[in-house]
Amino acid sequence: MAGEPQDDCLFCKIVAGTIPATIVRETETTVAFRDINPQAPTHVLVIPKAHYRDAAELAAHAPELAADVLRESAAVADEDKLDSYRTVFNTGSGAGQTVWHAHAHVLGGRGLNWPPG
Ligand code: D5M
Repeated sequence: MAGEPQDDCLFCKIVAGTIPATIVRETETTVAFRDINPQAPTHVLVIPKAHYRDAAELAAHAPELAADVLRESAAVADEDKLDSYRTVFNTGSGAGQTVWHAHAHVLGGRGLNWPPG
């Protein structure tokens, strides 16, 4: 069910501490950790602790939590002293989503092209 931890979810396991991650920030509702396959000098994932399969489900069921994720994304950029950065939510496999627990990618520390691939 939306919002409930899922036994087979990698990011729920990071929230539970049963899989290690390089955590850079944590709040009551969110965790931010370094991406295992960084695409930029700063590449941090910000996730809600509660399980929602993607950003659309998160926004529909828990808009205040979605706002927490955005606020923490800005805080990550601030901590890494990024004056420019990109916040990305891949939603659906066609857009490149591979982990089915909503997450924001925070990318920065190099020039970023537009449009993305
Ligand atoms: O992004 C999923 C991202 O999750 C992708 O950039 C790799 C990252 N990932 C996968 N496993 C881990 C672990 N264990 N730690 C940190 N980062 C991880 P998507 O938008 O779904 O393609």
